[in-house]
Amino acid sequence: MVVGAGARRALPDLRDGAAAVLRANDRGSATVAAPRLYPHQWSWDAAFVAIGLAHLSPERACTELEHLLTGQWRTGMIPHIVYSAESGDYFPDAARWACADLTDAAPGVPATSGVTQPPIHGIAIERILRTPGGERAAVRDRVGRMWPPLMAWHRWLATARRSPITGLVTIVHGWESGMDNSPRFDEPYSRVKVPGSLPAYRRVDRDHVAEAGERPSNEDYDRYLWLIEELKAARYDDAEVMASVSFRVGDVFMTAVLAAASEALAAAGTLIDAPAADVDWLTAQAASLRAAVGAATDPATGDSADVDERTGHHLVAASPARFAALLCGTGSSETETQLVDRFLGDDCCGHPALFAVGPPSTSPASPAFEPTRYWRGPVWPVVSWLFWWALDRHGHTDAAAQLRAGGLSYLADGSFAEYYHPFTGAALGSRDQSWTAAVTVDWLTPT
Ligand code: 2M8
Repeated sequence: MVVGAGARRALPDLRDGAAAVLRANDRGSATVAAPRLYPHQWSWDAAFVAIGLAHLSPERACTELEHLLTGQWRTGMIPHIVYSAESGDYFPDAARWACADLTDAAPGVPATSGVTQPPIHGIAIERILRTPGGERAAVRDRVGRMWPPLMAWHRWLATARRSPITGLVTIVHGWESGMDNSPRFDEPYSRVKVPGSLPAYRRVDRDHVAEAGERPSNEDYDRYLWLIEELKAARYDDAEVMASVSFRVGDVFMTAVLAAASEALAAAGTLIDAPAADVDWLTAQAASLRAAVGAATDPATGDSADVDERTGHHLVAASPARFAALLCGTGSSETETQLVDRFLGDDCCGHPALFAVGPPSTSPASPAFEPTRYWRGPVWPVVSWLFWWALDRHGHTDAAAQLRAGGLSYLADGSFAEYYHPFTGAALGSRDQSWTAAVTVDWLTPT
């Protein structure tokens, strides 16, 4: 059932409500992604949470990222879930991944998943340092101590995950994209064949979301779980995974995020006097990642494409990933202005049926659009925030202001939902979602 957006809250109340959600979801040194549906720490959620926490306490924002890094693998990978010691009602649990049993690269404690997520942490680090209080020596020292693991993270992505052919960052599971069941991945997932030997499982997520239609389908879940079995068979060895897993996609959104985060981390490095060679390496990476995004972008339409690395097919879906070039910048102000216009136009943020301006996870103009199903239609405030951040950074301040105002219209019901119905603005998925609260705090803190 879809209900309309609830009562609207005044902005100061909304900021207080968002800060209260972050406090309530705080388990000491890590913030659970959501109190019931996601009772552990997620990687890109933690970075967004740190961006919000930076306004409340830059020190606590550091703690969030330091905790995430306790789960970092010896290879440099930051896993997508760092499990809390309390069991938490979530599936797949750590036992299903069995990472530490299968590879020495994974820490024994804390237990983690065996895949990664979009690398926005560099953006969080720069924002912590530039938020009032971030200039304190104690904060800079703590960022300085995180510097080597953050470099290891970026180097792992560059060596283990960048395709030698396209230069794009390769993902080996839809969960790595953060946009799990997006139509972006329909074609590559259609080639993931689930055998009868898939070990049994129960979907706990359905216990926490009122409507099954707001979550991925059972067919999706079978594929997600089967890919875990393939990763386990490869003992999570990076080279073996690349050679054997039946889902390998050059992710243009993740590539653009990594370009932007590399540039942000380089800027942060200059603020804390990080080694010049690291800052230079990050700057060069950002340029080469931006070039890879450029090469994956159709000059006529401005659409950026993912690449199915098993077939070489270019995949353009009506998702915000099409506008990946806006995240990292195109290098041409004319091209960029045209792309911003398209992004804000009828086929995306400005579709006439939308409740407010914001990039729907799938365009209503697409046959794949489902208004309530997870990454197949709803508006996700964190995605609005990311494009807002990039547009503002690249000088598209009017467009950025429209995204922020639109984002706040969805958020005004004070539910801090995981995602929102694009036409009615009704809250969907989890409530009191930490990253939603975090971007609310960020948008509502005067600069
Ligand atoms: C969602 O993903 C998890 C699996 O990682 C799930 O559905 O169980 C995604 O929206 C992902 O992007 C997000 O990080 C995570 C926690 O908010 O939930």
